[in-house]
Amino acid sequence: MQNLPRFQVDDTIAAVSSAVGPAARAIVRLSGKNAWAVLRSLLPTDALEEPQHRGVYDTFLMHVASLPPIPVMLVVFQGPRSYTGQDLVELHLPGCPPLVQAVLERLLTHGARLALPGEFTLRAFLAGKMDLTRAEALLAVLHAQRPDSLQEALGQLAGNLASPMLRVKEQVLDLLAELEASLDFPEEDLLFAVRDTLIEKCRLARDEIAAALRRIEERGLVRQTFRVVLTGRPNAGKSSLFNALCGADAALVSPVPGTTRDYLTATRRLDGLLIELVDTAGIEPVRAETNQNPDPTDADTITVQAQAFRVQEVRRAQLVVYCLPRNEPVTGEDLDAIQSLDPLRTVLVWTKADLAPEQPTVAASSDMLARLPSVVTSAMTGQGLNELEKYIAKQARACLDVDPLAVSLGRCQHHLRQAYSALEQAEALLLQNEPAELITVEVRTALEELGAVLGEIYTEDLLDRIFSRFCIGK
Ligand SMILES: Nc1nc2c(ncn2[C@@H]2O[C@H](COP(=O)(O)OP(=O)(O)OP(=O)(O)O)[C@@H](O)[C@H]2O)c(=O)[nH]1
Ligand SMILES: [Mg+2]
Repeated sequence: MQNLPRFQVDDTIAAVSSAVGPAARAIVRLSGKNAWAVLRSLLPTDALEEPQHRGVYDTFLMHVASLPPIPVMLVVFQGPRSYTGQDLVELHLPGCPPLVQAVLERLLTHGARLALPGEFTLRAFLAGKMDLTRAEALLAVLHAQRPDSLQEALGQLAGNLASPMLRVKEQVLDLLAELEASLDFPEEDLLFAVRDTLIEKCRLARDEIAAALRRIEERGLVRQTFRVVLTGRPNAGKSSLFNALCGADAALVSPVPGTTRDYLTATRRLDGLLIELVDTAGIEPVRAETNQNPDPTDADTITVQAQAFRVQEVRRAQLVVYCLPRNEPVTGEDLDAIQSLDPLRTVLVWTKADLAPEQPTVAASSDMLARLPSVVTSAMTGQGLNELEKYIAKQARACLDVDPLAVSLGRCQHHLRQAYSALEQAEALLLQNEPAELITVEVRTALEELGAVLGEIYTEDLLDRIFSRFCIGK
């Protein structure tokens, strides 16, 4: 565990904890057993003695890049009653970037080293200040882009995953204690006497785990799916591409434009990620008056609905695949439609490449097209499909990676499933009157898996992966 610098908890670490750039105040953090000694290198010789208590102290910083004394507020937390569990000092100073840099450099030349991303929180975790689900939730809080993501992350930070799992762990520990007692006194067949209670305990623990898994699935899986929506003119080859990508003849394909009327979805795995593919109706103009007098059997009404579905799906997409038949000129409608898309979430896919060895005729304003990523494909020959899948997987990874809560839930889900099946196995062995030794093995596995959820059991690699995604200074 002592190989990576991240795990050298005896080092005193320093970092700027506030955002980059000019601001009213900036915060520099310092944590470690020499925090106070390092800080003294910046203070006037007659400055306050080492604080005996946590508290807020006003003083001046001296020796900073030959500047006059700078007023600073020190917020002191003595270990172990601090975020990191170690002596921790926060320097609140004027948010002037060169000044902040000079202060940091001074600390670094006087015994501190620059903190790695997430290192303060890693120390909090290693000091037992928070379990792993809460550390991950903290990361998710910092990265939350929307109120609902923030709310979910705050829920996990408040322990809505850790608390029930701690409870289950207690139950399973109880179970293990009873099994071990029966191992200690084999002649008394204690196991026989408590078998029914143990079965009941297994079942209760499994129920709690199943409930947690259901909550994870409800919240997490939607987020872990990356939605890719195919759009383009009628007959552009969207449904053919959809079928080719999902490896089945799921969508109707025909030479008649306007074949697809509502929308179809299919889920597949790419590179271990769940991708939801959506095929939509071709872009068609909608007559305004149809809206006013809807008749469900009327073709225009169906078009209105099909277009409404399409608009809604394109809006919900995390990636839009705009299909352009390579054997036909790009039209003004294509350009208008492409113009209205978010260029960061759009890929152009030239379809029917087998029909058109020549470059497509591109309208005058093709600069816009040239700036977008593109792939040349043929659903008929399979050309370009691999490349397109790779592109989709890359985009999905980038998009899903920024949702740290989904990553955390995915990790917990794995361990909870393992714990669930170990308990299921233990229950089956109890029912079959198998000896306590065998049952104990399963119960221990369940305990280990629950421990892994909470981070009681971890590997250096796992922690490195989680904490390196924090920012420096957190
Ligand atoms: N040669 C060739 N024909 C293709 C290819 N992809 C699609 N087509 C043909 O193009 C026509 C339209 O294909 P669809 O996949 O139904 O097109 P669409 O975009 O879904 O059409 P709508 O649902 O009507 O908007 C069909 O006749 C397909 O067989 C391809 O890669 N090569
Ligand atoms: Mg179609």
